[in-house]
Amino acid sequence: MARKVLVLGGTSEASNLVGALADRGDAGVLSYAGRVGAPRTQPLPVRIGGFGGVAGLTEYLRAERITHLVDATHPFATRISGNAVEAGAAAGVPLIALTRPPWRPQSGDRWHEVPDIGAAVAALTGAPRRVFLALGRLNLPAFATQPQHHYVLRLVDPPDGPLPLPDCTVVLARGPFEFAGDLSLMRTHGVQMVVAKNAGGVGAEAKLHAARALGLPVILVRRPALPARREVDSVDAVLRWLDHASADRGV
Ligand code: 3Y8
Ligand code: NAP
Repeated sequence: MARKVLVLGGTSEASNLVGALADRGDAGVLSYAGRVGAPRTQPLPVRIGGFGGVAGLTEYLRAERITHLVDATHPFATRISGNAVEAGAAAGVPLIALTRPPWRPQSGDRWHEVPDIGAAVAALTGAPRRVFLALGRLNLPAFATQPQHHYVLRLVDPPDGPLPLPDCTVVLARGPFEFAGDLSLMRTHGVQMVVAKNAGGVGAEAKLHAARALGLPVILVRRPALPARREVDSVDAVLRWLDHASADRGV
C-alpha cells in the first residue's frame, strides 16, 4: 500500500516535518484541532477539527488508508496523544511521537517549577504584581481566583468575549517568538513575573531568555504525563522511522 502519513500538528516541529515530507514527495495530511482562527498554511493538505475521540480517529485512519501516524502535537495536548496511541493500535497503524525536550534551567534563571496550572494559580497568592501569562487562552479561567494582579495576556486570536480577569492587557501574537520582541514586550508592560508551560522547543522559549536577562521570576508548569509510545525529537529521526517502518510492514 502506498505510504500516506497523518501528522497530528499544531507545533513548529509538525510544520518542519510537513515541509520535509512535501520536499521528498511523501503523501500526507496535517491535522489541526481548529483552536485558532486561521492556522498557518502548509505545503501538504490540511484537515481541521476533532476526529470524534478514539473511535473517530480509528475510523479516519482506516477510511483514509493512513499507513503511518505521527503525533507532533504539543506536550500539553494530552488527550489527542492518548487517543493516537489507542487509535493507532486499533487500526494497526504504526505510531511515532515527534516531541521536543523540556527546557532545563540555566544559571541566572529564577524558576519556580509547579506540577500543573492549579499550582501555578496558587503560587500567585499575595500582593498585586504585573504578571505575563504566556499560556494562551484555554487556561485563563483558572486565574480568575487571583484577580489582584495586572495580567499581560498573549493570545493568538482576539478574545471572543469578556476575559475572566478584571485587570489585564491583551497582546495579540502568534509565535514563534524572538528574544528581542519578548524583552521589549516585558519592559514595555513592566512585567514583574512570567507564568509559562514547559513546552520546550524554540518557538516559545524567548520569554524565558528575556526573564533571565531581566532577572524576573518564572512560574514554570511541568509537563503532564503522556502514555508510553515511541518518541523521537528530530524530523530526521521521523523520516528514518518512516523508511524503516515501511520495510517493517512487509514483515
Ligand atoms: C492551533 C496553529 C507552527 C506552530 C507554531 C510551538 C510554537 C508558536 C509558542 C507564548 C506561548 C501557547 C499556545 C504557543 C506556541 C508555536 C506554534 C506555539 C504558546 C498555534 C496554532 C494553534 C495553536 C493553539 C494554541 C493553544 C495555546 C497554545 C498559544 C498555527 C499558533 C500558549 C502554548 O487561542 C487558543 O485557543 C490557543 C490555544 C492550544 C494553548 C492554550 O491552552 O491556549 N497553542 N497555536 C493548533 C490546532 O488547531 O491544532 O496557527 O500555527 C501553533 C503554535 N503555537 O506551525 O509554526 O511549536 O509551540 N501556542 C504554550 O507553549 O504554552 C504561546 O505566548 O509565549
Ligand atoms: P487536547 O486537549 O489534547 O485535545 C482535545 C481534543 O482536541 C482532542 O480530543 C481532539 O478532539 C482535538 N484535537 C487536539 N489536537 C488535534 C489535532 N492536531 N487534530 C485534530 N483534533 C485534535 O489538545 P489541546 O491542548 O486542546 O491542543 C489542541 C491543538 O493545539 C493541538 O494540535 C496542539 O498541538 C496545539 N497546541 C496545544 C498547546 C497546549 O498548550 N495545549 C500548545 C501549542 C499547540 P477529538 O477527540 O474530537 O478527536
